[in-house]
Amino acid sequence: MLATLVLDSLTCQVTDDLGSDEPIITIDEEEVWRASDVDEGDVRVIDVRRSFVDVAIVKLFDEEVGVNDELGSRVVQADEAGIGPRQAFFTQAADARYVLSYHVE
Ligand SMILES: [Ca+2]
Ligand SMILES: [Ca+2]
Repeated sequence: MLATLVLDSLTCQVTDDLGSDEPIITIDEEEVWRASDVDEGDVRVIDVRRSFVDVAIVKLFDEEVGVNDELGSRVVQADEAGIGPRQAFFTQAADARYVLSYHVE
């Protein structure tokens, strides 16, 4: 089933780093968005659209020198289409807490 994943916004509840984070979002291993100077309480508009078949894997990273920190992932299903706003909570890392708002068309 073909669907479109729309990433709406990313909310930082708790940063991964002691200071600001540099979040990166990938869909199926392809980088689709990044930001810098993200602090706790920030909400960043994303507005990225990608079509996919059946399943898309969204991952959130924090950029580091060398290997980026992986903050979590979400398996998005095509059958989420049409059910309205969705939220994915990224809490895989010890400290970081992010909420991704998205929907599927
Ligand atoms: Ca980090
Ligand atoms: Ca960082």
